[in-house]
Amino acid sequence: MARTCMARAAVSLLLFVAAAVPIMAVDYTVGDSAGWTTNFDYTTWASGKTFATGDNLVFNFGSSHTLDVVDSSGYNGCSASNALTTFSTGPVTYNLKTTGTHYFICGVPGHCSNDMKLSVAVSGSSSGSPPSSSAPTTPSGSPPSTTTGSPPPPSSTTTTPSSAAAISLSTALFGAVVAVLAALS
Ligand SMILES: [Cu+2]
Repeated sequence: MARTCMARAAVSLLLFVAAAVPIMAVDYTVGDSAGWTTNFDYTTWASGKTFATGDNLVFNFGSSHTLDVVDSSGYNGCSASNALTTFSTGPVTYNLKTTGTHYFICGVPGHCSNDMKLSVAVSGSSSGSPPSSSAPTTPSGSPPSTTTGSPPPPSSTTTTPSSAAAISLSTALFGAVVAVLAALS
């Protein structure tokens, strides 16, 4: 009886972990090759994309710009005076941790009013990721599963967030399975 309860708890844990870990986090390079700069239409850039919690926005910019995380009034009024967070130099990888609309502007005077502003609507990470055909590939550190030309390197010294998440997921699932087996034996 107690063992059955333990097994159920372990299975619940396993399901919880599997559901909680984002399966496919995506890195979006803001502005693509243009980066984070003035006179770029970030509204159009974001319009064709679906953002989910766990995804990252990668802002590429130099010291002539800033990245200010603001609220809707800061976004609409181009004011960074109440910025939640300010990054004074790039690149910045910003993790979209919460659902809702996230607002970003450049705090350098005149830049936000020259289109250097971005808002993205973030939805919860669904278990069934949309089969997006426009998902960008990660620039480096991606697993060599799809490349066939070059031999896969031995275990890399750098660990990408996605592979780190996969490792932690694997560890958690392994632990849960061990718990189930221990409970059933
Ligand atoms: Cu700027």
